Amino acid sequence: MENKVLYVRLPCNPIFPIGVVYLADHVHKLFPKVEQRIFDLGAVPPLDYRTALDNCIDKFRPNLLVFSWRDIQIYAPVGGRGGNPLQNAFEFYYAKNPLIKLRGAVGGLRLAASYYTELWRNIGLIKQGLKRAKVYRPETRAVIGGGAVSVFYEQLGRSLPTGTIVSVGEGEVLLERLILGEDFRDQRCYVVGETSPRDRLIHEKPAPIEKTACDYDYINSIWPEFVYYLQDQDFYIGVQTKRGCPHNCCYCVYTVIEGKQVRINPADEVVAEMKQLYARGIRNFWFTDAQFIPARKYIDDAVELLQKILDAGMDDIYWAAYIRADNLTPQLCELMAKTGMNYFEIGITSGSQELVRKMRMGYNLRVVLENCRDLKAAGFNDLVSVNYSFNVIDETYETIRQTIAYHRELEKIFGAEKVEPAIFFIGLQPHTHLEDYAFEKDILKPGYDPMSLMPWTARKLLWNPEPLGSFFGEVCLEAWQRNPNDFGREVMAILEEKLGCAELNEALSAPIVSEKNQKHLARVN
Ligand code: B12
Ligand code: SF4
Repeated sequence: MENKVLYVRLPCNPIFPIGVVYLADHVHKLFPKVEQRIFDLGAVPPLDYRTALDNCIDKFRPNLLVFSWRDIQIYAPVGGRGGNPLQNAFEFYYAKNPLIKLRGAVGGLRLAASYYTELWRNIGLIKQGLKRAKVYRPETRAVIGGGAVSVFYEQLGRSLPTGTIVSVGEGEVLLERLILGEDFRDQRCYVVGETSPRDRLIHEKPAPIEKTACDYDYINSIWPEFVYYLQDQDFYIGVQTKRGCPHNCCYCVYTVIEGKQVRINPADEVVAEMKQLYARGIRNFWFTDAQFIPARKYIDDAVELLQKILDAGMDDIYWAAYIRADNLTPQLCELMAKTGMNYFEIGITSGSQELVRKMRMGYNLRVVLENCRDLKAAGFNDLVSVNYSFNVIDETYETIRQTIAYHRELEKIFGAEKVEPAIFFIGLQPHTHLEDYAFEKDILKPGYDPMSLMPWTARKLLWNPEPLGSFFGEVCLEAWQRNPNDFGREVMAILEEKLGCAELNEALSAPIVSEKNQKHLARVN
């Protein structure tokens, strides 16, 4: 019997399911005769998940079920699916007022309940789908992948049905092998109940495939609900322009999952893909790369792409991305402004050069400021989100003062109302340098469960160690009390009231520390 592939995007906030779209496109280009269907639970009301999945399987009768799971970790500083996770956790851990502590505990319980419910619900959907599909095609296999699976592949396997293939990173080649019925065990995956994940599986290099423009006529033909994403004018549709990131930031696992080798998608192909979306009325694009300009040597590629977007006549679009603002030139800044970049996120994490170096982030903060000035001069006048994560390693009152000085300088450049400090606390992820550091410092023990939301584990995974942990806890609680709608700015204001602001020059200079005295993070890759 013919292969029939059903892609099930597991429930998720309404973010465009670019992962399954690209996989289906890739498979179609290689095997045009294979029948495929995309089923997006992100566009189905929660009460209908189970029935809708059954109905879809009854109609389509697949023999390969491709489950895509995007996100699991929820420590965002903003209202999440079960409330404001960071606020609940902090109220529970740090509030002195017993009533607020109790509120935190109740909120935390609600949150933990919603977290575990989602986890078990998704696992239940995978089991249900597989069972249903086997009624029609007993040989049906399930394979799961996506952002969340790549991070938690070791833990997720424990709860899945025997025979499920658990995949890390890009899934294109794995699906090719499955469709051809070929051996796939050299791919970054393992089979539940049959093989265990290889040691350092996550560090294996992804396959160097060259991406071509996604064929959206085809995608529309296998995914009637596609139009759902075209209706909302404010929606940002994902387009990937490259894969991989050469950096080594201590808390990031994506440099490992996507690999350090940057693979650029040809600009003509990216533009051809955007043109199809443009023709369907899309004007907002999110370049979903881990970093849009990962290093200086990719500046030319970014210039080429943006110039080609203009040449194609798409001069009324808006776009957003994660931008390493140390890799800009005046020419690139001009093109960014001209092509409609109206939002970007810089993940500098700290405004202290000393800490940025200790976290292995490879940023030169002075260069970031110079480039931001160029961007402003080029006419960029929109929103910048600056991601700060306090207290990652070796934070002191002095480095906090430096971060404030840095942030105030960014405000001088863009205008205070345009620079949004996004205060994240790192959610510790497995296979990162930070995890290794936590082992070294005895904060975590090998064998801990990185997916646990039990208060004693979650307190360590939501990275905010003492001695400064309680201080930050109290500052954040005060900020939520004073102005919950402008949390980030309020945190900065309170920190400045309490500690003052350093000279900018102190923030920008990192004292040279001898190799011997430098407290560095152990290498894990
Ligand atoms: C861009 C991005 C965003 C953008 C998205 C913009 C947009 N309109 O698309 C923004 C900034 C909005 C965002 C927000 C968040 N994000 Co985000 N985001 C990313 C990022 C950088 C890229 C995702 C992407 O689209 N990649 C491109 C597509 C093509 O790749 P893909 O979907 O991963 O699919 C490929 C593979 O995964 C695989 N694959 C996918 N499905 C399947 C299935 C099978 C069976 C197989 C074999 C393979 C496979 O093949 C695909 C093609 O190669 C990733 C990190 C990363 N570098 O991937 C984080 C990431 C997905 N985000 C993450 C999170 C947590 C979030 C937030 C929840 C953060 C927060 N706390 O607020 C929010 C909320 C998202 C929501 N659902 O509401 C996590 C999810 C995992 C986790 N830790 O739980 C990631 C992985 C980052 C990380 N290291 O933790 N995000
Ligand atoms: S620059 Fe971004 S994607 Fe690259 S390693 Fe650092 S945090 Fe990860």
